Amino acid sequence: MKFSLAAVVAVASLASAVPVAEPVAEPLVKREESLNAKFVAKGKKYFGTCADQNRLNTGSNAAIIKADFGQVTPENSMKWDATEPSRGNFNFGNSDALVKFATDNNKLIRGHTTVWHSQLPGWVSQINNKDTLTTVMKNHITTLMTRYKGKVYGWDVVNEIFAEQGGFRSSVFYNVLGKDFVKIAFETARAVDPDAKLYINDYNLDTASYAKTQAMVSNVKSWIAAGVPIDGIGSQSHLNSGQTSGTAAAMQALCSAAPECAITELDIQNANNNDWVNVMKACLNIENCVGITVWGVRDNDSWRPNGNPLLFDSSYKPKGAYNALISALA
Ligand code: 9MR
Repeated sequence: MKFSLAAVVAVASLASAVPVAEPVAEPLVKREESLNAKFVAKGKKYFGTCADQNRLNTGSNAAIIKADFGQVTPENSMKWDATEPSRGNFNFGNSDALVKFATDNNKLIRGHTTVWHSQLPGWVSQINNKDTLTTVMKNHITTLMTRYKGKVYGWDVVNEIFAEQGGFRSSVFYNVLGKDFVKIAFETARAVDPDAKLYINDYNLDTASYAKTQAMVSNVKSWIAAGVPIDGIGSQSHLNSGQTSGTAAAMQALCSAAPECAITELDIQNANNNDWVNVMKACLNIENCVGITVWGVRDNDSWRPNGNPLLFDSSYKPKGAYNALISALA
């Protein structure tokens, strides 16, 4: 048999492009009872994390999520740029993989996110016609939510729609449709999957008196009073050490405005153990706070490269903060 040099080089470079799995840390730390199990024993629905295929296929992430967490949020795979990169052409490869992992392993899923100004393909942000944008938005919500109907605990139907000063953020959705886009999005979502909890999710809701927190509370109250089917408020909680003393009061305010609430993307830069305990207790002590999701497993995989903001270190070892949460749940 003869091979041309080009063919040999092509095969060799293909082989080197195949990702080599990182070694799994063995033995995994055996934790008698997981963070999720202990949190659930206190009446909550889940203690979760975000993930996607890239993480699940790397190191000890899958093993840790199976052992310690009860819920997953797709970090990126359900976003608009990933799922509908061009109009009407849907791509569910990565989101299907995450959903399969979750259902195979009995984890709840938070769907994230149907309507968001970021990670939004250019073809959507260029739309300037009301009817077109309404049709496109409804079709996106319907197609995405139909695919995972019955498998998702709750959806971030709209994400990050408020401005820091308390008004609405400028986005194609707000600029073209006005604040009606919120009502349209929630009504569409409810019609698709009536059993899923429908959430409005945002960040910098960490202080009760902050304008954006107050805008969330007052708008959600009036939407709900007007019949918009909102079930929950998500507070992302991307925090810094020291900020966590405000979390309890902020969550009290948010959770009083909707049937349920959750901490949806928690990470704390430069945290001490007490910061983590503060945030967990804020949810524990509020009856309708259903769960906490941390935004990643280990520090070096966080979207925030500095300040070691997660619960596991680079060797996938649970940090002092993890143990402090376990002790606080004893
Ligand atoms: O963690 C996500 C990161 O991998 C992406 O590059 C980034 C792009 O916008 O989005 C991150 O997740 C965001 C989440 O979807 C919404 N709230 C803020 C999160 C951190 O940026």
